[in-house]
Amino acid sequence: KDLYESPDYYLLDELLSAEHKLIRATAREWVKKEVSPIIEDYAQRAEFPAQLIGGLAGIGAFGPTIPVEYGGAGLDYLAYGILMQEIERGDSGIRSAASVQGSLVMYPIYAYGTEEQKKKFLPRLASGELMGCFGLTEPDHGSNPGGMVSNIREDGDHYILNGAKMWISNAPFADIAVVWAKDESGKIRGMIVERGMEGFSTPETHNKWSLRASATGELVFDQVRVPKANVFPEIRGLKGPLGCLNQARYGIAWGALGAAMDCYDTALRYSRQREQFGKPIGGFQLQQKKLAEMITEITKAQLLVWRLGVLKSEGRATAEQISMAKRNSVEVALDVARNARQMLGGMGITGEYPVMRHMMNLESVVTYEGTHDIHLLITGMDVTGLNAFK
Ligand code: TGC
Ligand code: FAD
Repeated sequence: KDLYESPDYYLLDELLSAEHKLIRATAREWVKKEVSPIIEDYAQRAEFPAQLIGGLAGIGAFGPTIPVEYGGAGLDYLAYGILMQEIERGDSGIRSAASVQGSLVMYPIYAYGTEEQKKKFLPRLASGELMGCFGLTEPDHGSNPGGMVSNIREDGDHYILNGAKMWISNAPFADIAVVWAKDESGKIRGMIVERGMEGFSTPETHNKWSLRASATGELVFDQVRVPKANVFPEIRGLKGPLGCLNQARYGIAWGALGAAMDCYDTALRYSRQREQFGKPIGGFQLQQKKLAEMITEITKAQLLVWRLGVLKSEGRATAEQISMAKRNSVEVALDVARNARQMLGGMGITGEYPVMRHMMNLESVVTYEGTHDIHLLITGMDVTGLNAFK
């Protein structure tokens, strides 16, 4: 892995600032030293490597765009994307932990929280002292979160929360959960639920073949008394949680390309070294077709996310543009991973190489944060003006 260089066929480095390149170099070095050597073992054992939390905070992965006064790194969206790309080159599960912490826990507290909530939670989340999770999906409401049945009812200076969330990344070890539930008038509200509140539990989800190095769990709320001071005061409706998803989906659009680049890099090296029929397999046209298509698709996707990053830093990126990029990057990454796995022959199914792990991880990435189908329908709705969901 020492020789890894991210593919840059169209000289995209020229579009990055010196600061972006420094952030990338630091993150890449950290991933190479701390993630790559241990990740296969943790994935095989289906365990989240909690010792990486401090390092993730150290490279600025928790809330990179959150202002410095709240403990964030105050970076632009290109920097955020580059960080997610480098982390996911290591493993999608580690990137997930960072996405959830930064985009789905810190962002809503920053965007919707009171000054007290921001001061109380953001600096400790940025440093990794506290870890968070985000509860939107329910057992019967995944793609259609607006149908959620988790609910709150007012009780003096508290709300009583009942319900359950499913498939929640970071849940088993999270100190706090940003949770979305309906109030008595049926409006979706957001709140911070803290570990230790009576009636709140986080059972772990086992037997995953994907994102094995990420901890996934349920959130169960049985008459949990949430102080009103923990509820976001103003935000109402689905636009609250969906606004957070815009942030996370943007990071995934970059992150999935990191996984794609690692698979491409691995397959390219292997194709030069592995000989069959008296020559390197990279010399056969069928293998060159796979590699040529991989680098073509990666390059097109890199251009897309770079432009999206510029628009997002300028505050001009639309949710629909983010959907297109998330969907495209994950599709590219899955195709690259599947082809790279075949190029490695039997070795491709082992943990000697990262490709099968990336491939299996990407089956979650193509499903969470809006499935492949949902993002296509968002684009369809945007270009036709006709809503296929209703
Ligand atoms: P719809 O009627 O279209 O919209 C309701 C309200 O929301 C607004 N809105 C948005 N606001 C901000 N950002 C967006 N992307 C938005 N999309 C819609 C909309 O303007 C409206 O506002 P208002 O003021 O009129 O009330 O809603 P719908 O019920 O028809 O649903 C639309 C749909 C299907 C696109 C949406 O529900 C959706 O995106 N579904 C997918 C669900 C999803 O992505 N879940 C992800 C869960 S979290 C997760 O997976 C974390 S993985 C973590 C990791 O490990 O990385
Ligand atoms: P469903 O919504 O039941 O979809 C099943 C199939 O039907 C899919 O192929 C879908 O595309 C299709 N479908 C649905 N609606 C339509 C339609 N209108 N038209 C056409 N096809 C349709 N959620 C959180 O809230 N927080 C988290 O931290 C989190 N982490 C996750 C981690 C992992 C590892 C996984 C796997 C999921 C995670 N999720 C999380 C949940 C994730 O967001 C949901 O799995 C996802 O939104 C899809 O919901 P579902 O699984 O219920 O599938």
